[in-house]
Order: sequence, then C-alpha cells, then structure tokens
Amino acid sequence: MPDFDNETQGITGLRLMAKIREFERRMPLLSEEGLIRGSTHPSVGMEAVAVGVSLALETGDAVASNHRGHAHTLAKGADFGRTMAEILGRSDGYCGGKGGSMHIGVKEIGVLGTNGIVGAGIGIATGSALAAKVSGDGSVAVAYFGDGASNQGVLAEAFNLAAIWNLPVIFVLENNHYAQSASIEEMVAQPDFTQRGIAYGVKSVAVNGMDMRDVYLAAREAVDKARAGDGPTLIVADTYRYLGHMAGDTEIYRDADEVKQWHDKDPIAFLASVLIDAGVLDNERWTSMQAELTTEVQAAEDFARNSPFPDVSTAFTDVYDKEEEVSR
Ligand SMILES: Cc1ncc(C[n+]2csc(CCOP(=O)(O)OP(=O)(O)O)c2C)c(N)n1
Repeated sequence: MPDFDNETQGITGLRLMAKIREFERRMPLLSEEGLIRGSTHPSVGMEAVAVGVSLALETGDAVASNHRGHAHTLAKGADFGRTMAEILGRSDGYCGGKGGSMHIGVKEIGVLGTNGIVGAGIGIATGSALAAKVSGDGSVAVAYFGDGASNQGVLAEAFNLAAIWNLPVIFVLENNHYAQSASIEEMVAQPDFTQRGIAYGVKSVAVNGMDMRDVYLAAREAVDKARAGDGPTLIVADTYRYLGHMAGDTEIYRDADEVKQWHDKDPIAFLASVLIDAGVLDNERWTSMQAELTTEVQAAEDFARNSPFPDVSTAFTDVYDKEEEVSR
C-alpha cells in the first residue's frame, strides 16, 4: 500500500489546492468584468481531485481534461500566469490566446487540452494510452470527466478497449452530483458509478473526493498499476462544486442546505486541520502561506491583464499542426 506523507504530499498539496481555489474564485469576477469571452467553468470545491491525482503523476504523463479544466491543468504544473492569459484570450496564453478556457493545451507537461465537448477527453486519453503502450515510453494517461459525461457513448468504447488492450489509462470520474442543472438522481438509475467500470472489466474504486489523501492514495495505486503494464483503473471521486455551473448560473436547481452541507466538508479547510492536528502545520504558517499564494495569483492576473491580444495577422498560425510535429 502506498503512503501519504504529511510534509511532502500534505503541505505541497494543500498549498496547490489553496492556490488553485484563489485562481478559480476570480473567474466569475473576471467574467462579470467582461474580460472572459464565452463561458468559463470554475471548479471551486473540487480541488482535492485534480491535486490528489496530479501528485501521483510525472511530467511526461498525459492528461485529457474537460470544460471544467483549469484545476487539472494547473495541478499538472502549468504556469498560473500563462493559464490566466489563455483564459483571457491574450497572446501570452499557452495557445496564444486562441483557445480560451475550454481549449488550453500545454504539450510540454502532457496537458492534451481542456475540452468543450463533454466526454471527448475519455477517448483522447485512451488513445494517448494506446500510443504510450505502442511506443513503450512508460507514460500513463488520465481522463478527467464528470458524472454527466459518463452517459456519453464513448465511455463504453473506451472502457472496453482499455480493458482488453490493458492500456495505461486512469479514468477519473468527478461526481459533483450535477450535469449543468440536472442532478444525478434525475439522470442515472445506477448512481454507483464504479459499476460502469466493473461491467467492462476495468478495476474500479470509489474515493472521498473531498479528502485529497484518499484521492492521492487511489491515484498512486492506479498509476503504479498502469505503469507496470497491468491496465486501467476507474476512480470515482465524490465531490461538489461550490459555484454555479458557469458564471451567471442562477443555481435554482439546488437548495442552500445542500450547498452548506458540502461546505462543511471543504477539502482545503479539512486538509489544513488534518495537518495542524498532525503537527506539521500551525495557524500562523497557514495564514502566511495563504497570503503568499494570494500575492502569486494576483501577479498571475496582472500578467494576464497586461498581456496584449493576439495580432490579427496570426489568426491562422498554429491552428493546424504539421504532421511531423505531432509526437503523440
Ligand atoms: C457533447 C456535449 N453535449 C452537451 C454539452 C453541453 N454541456 C456543457 S457542460 C455540460 C454538463 C456536463 O456535466 P458533467 O460531465 O457532470 O461535468 P460538470 O459540469 O458537472 O463538471 C453539458 C451538458 C457539451 N458541451 N458537449
């Protein structure tokens, strides 16, 4: 069984979760200010999943994300300023400002892209895992997707191929209980999502997605298993988004009591209290850590705000990749 180390994974993970929250918290505000064109989907409340999984990954591992993908990208190692610049459509963004919130690709750290097509990342990660297996490069691939995406047909095809071909892929289902405004009670007759993996011969585990330690330990095991050539795992993380589906969501589909109950399980406050109880963190260090990362996120925002829009002459540059440049 893998171990969770309070100092290495605990403090590092807590800081990263809090920094991602500070980043994501700003999304509705930037949207209201008119700085984000199109919709953006913050993952405030869900930080333990992206961070717990990413702590088990190497830089060369691949990640296929979804529309709610800022945390997946940042936790994998993306620069906060360049990610913010991409979301704001600026030329210093990872895709020169042409991708925006739902199309952030960072090839050098294996981020295959956030993605506006619900469920698409499931097939992309499975294909990437097939490429890794054929090339023998030892990397693994992760697909992040929601409970809503689990109803897409690609899930069946990907699970089956990953299982019969023993592919090094980890399917991470972030069950935040809603697909836009539709609750899982309305959308699925079998709410135990591990049953979907089991049906296809994919090892499937359920984790507490509000406890980063639980996510990390399951991810560590799944990554080690995939890297050893022992095939795919489905991790079903029970989690919740604290903000609306996207900026401007009136949230009439859920009641305040439910939201409050999940706030009581806040993954950041929870991990901080665990680390304080374990004696590796104290309130003073935690407060200064939070102040420090707020300054860092402000610097990222300033960088993005000051970055110029892409020049119109570059409209068709980097839109298509040359065949010889496609490495995966
Ligand atoms: C193929 C496709 N169908 C529908 C949509 C519209 N849409 C965007 S997000 C979303 C809900 C997705 O829910 P889930 O997969 O649970 O992810 P969450 O938003 O909860 O993180 C829908 C239906 C889309 N973008 N793509």
